[in-house]
Amino acid sequence: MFLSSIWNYFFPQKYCEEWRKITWGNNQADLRFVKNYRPQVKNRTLRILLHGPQGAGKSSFINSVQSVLMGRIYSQALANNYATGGSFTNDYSTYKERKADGSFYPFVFSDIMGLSEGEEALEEDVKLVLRGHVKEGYTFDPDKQLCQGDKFYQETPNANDKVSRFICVIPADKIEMTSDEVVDQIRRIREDASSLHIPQIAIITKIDELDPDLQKDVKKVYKLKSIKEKMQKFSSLVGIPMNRIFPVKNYHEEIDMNTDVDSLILSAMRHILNCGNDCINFHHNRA
Ligand SMILES: Nc1nc2c(ncn2[C@@H]2O[C@H](COP(=O)(O)OP(=O)(O)OP(=O)(O)O)[C@@H](O)[C@H]2O)c(=O)[nH]1
Ligand SMILES: [Mg+2]
Repeated sequence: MFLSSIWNYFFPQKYCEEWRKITWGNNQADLRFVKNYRPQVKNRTLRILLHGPQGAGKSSFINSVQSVLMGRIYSQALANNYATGGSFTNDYSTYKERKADGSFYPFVFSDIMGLSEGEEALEEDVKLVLRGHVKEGYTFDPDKQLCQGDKFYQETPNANDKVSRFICVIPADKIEMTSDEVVDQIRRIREDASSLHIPQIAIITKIDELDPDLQKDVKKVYKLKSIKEKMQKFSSLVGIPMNRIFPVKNYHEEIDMNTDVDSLILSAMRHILNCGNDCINFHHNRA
């Protein structure tokens, strides 16, 4: 025991016991759950809002979920090579997904501009988005927040305009590099979502960038200590509990699907849809 502690101190182990179990490869049950999901309130469409730093993989996550549902690579939300700088998504856009029978799934994704330093106006705009006050097509202006009276200001939002799930997207390889200012923005927006009783989940993207082993086999994700440490770090930074944090690898450059990559995306989606009353109560208590 003593010798093994010393050994581990000098030669830290990369892997640990698998600490979260998910079904790999055989995704029929999760796929059926997502495809057959019905909100508790009739005719309600869940609005799932993705927010987070610029280039975190928000648009790519929307494309990834759509790809899994369609069974082929699909990219409706425009994603960008972050190396070009700035946020690629600047508009408030909503993505609906059509089912095979022509009807729509009862959830939509809202994609917004990525957070970055010195953009307080954007933080205020995100709070308006949560309340359903921002109309489709609005172009975010980091220097000026949307005001009442503007043609893109929704005076009387209905239940479907309001955000029902609040998803924080953060890249695994940049958690420590996220500036204090952006972390504070995320925390403040999250607290605002809590005050509105909106359930929250975090998605950790780009796990393949963190460890090359995951480029070959994503099934190792819950055995890699580095991933667990990143999740714990993010949990303590913004206050989202570990059981609400899901690592994924997005489809962003692939031309073929991979059933294990699908398993992670579906696991996250299942929890996003399921994150109902328990989540509301949790955040209500914390707010
Ligand atoms: N390796 C890897 N790259 C990813 C992943 N997800 C997204 N990317 C890449 O990250 C870059 C940014 O992705 P986007 O989806 O445009 O990110 P975003 O959060 O929508 O960015 P903004 O709209 O600019 O705020 C693109 O070059 C993607 O190809 C992932 O899981 N792994
Ligand atoms: Mg984007």
